[in-house]
Amino acid sequence: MKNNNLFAALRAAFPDNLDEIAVETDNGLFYSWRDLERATAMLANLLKSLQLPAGSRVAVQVDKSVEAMLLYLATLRAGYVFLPLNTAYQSGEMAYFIANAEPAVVVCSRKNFGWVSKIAFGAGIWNVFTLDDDRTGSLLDRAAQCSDQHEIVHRQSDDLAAILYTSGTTGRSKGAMLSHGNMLSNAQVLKDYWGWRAGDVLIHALPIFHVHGLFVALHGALINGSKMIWLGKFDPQLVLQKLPEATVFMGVPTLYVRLLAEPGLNREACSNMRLFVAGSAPLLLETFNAWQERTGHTILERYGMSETAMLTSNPYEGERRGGTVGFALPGVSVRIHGDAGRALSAGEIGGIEVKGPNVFQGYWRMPEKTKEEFSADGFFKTGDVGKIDDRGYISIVGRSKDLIISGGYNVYPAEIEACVNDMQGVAESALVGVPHPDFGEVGVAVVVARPGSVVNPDQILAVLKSQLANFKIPKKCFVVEELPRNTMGKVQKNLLREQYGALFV
Ligand code: MCA
Ligand code: AMP
Repeated sequence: MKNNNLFAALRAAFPDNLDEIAVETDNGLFYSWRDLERATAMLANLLKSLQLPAGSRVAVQVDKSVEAMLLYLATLRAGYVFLPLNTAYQSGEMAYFIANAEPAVVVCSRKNFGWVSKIAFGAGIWNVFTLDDDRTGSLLDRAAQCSDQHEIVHRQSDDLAAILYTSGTTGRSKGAMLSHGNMLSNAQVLKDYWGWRAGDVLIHALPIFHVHGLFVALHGALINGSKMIWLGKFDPQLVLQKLPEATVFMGVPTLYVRLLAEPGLNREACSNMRLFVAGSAPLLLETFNAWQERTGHTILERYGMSETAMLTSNPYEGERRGGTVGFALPGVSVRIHGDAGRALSAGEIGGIEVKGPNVFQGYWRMPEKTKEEFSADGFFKTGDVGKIDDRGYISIVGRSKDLIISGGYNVYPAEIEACVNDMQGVAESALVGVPHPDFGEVGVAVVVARPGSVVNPDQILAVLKSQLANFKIPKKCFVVEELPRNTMGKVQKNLLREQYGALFV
């Protein structure tokens, strides 16, 4: 029987010569393909030795490192389910994910072991390991004692490979369940669609706890047997320095904006490059055009979601149109739907819906929520609003979900509003996204005090900082007499967006 484990497909793409360099890091380390093979085997054997129940989740909140990436691959290899968590998450957020996902293994950085292990032990999870970005930690100590021979565990296409938490409009995060088949189909399609070829080298500069860095970039390089230049953190000068050795770069729009601020970014610096890919947030036409002018390269913008991996892309060959996210990928159906469930024709604006082998298996332990998000004929409702032009190019023109995308990270206003509303003296609040030159969009909180109470905007921000991941903290907070409401009593966020729209631009 064929093994449909995603890792088996990635492993099969390793070059014949396992002594070639697979990963080069920004601190001078080199990992061969043999190193990847051996290390994933040892880590997979460690997981196996824990005798975890089938389908166990491995929750990981660690700084970016090659070993963290190897732990992801080892989890696939051992047949378990990877649960990556943003390093910015604080204890309240982590407690929710751990209680909701009930992982069998938790891996954290040493500096967080005290509070993370407390949450884990409290939930009855005893397998808590540490892993730091300097190749130390109890995980590696234990794996070092394991054999470097391991047979890849058999998985079916629809077996779970990863759970990615994505916030909800209600403020409660939902775990999007992705299968081996979801991710393999997407990786294979993108390999062809983006023309991956022998000799390609990827600069990997994104975090590895979301779809962009963990799946699109990593799977892209691995399934082509391509070398990666691995940066622990995005640094525009370091990227510039590495461009002459690379051919492919992927980033959220903020990365492109920051690179454009570097005087050294020019045609010569990019002369070895083949492809620049952008996504996760809208790429402004201004950035698209400036990039073309400065480098001679046309950024290829694509569109994805945690629930669907990549669903559309501008073409590799053919015109890449700024302001659009291109065409539905091969094998993926995308349609625009009107309010009455009517399929819309070219140019009409409506909800973007998608169906295909890339679409997830549902929200973890939320069957009702999952059902709500699918149409009767099996299309997933993305919550994005868009149109398809007469040439088939898809544009995203808005969102029906109340969501702010800041520097490529999603911020759900409902979650922040709930925290603010819980604070003493607060009657109500609204969080709106406003344009920002670096992050694209940032949150601004507008707060109303209870009668007779005085609330301090700086204090509200300070309390939020102690509770939530840093990228969710509003960049400004205003205390007002009342929030604008329509005749139905609903807060008119559009008016607030207008009012505060020029704060940063
Ligand atoms: C950092 N800060 C931010 C953000 N990042 N504020 C708003 N939005 C952000 N994204 C703030 C911190 O709170 C902190 O504020 C200050 O900036 C410095 O923090 P630091 O971590 O040093 O920032 P940085 O290293 O400059 O990070 C900026 C970044 C990072 C490199 C743009 O945000 C990033 O890597 N973004 C990419 C996210 C990504 O990979 N998204 C893909 C999701 P203070 O000092 O006040 O505390 S996958 C996805 O969306 C789908 C599926 C898809 O299609 O790909
Ligand atoms: P996430 O929940 O992190 O998976 O984020 C998915 C959301 O990011 C999508 O629903 C879109 O709103 C947004 N997104 C991803 N790629 C693009 C893009 N190229 N342009 C505009 N929005 C995007």
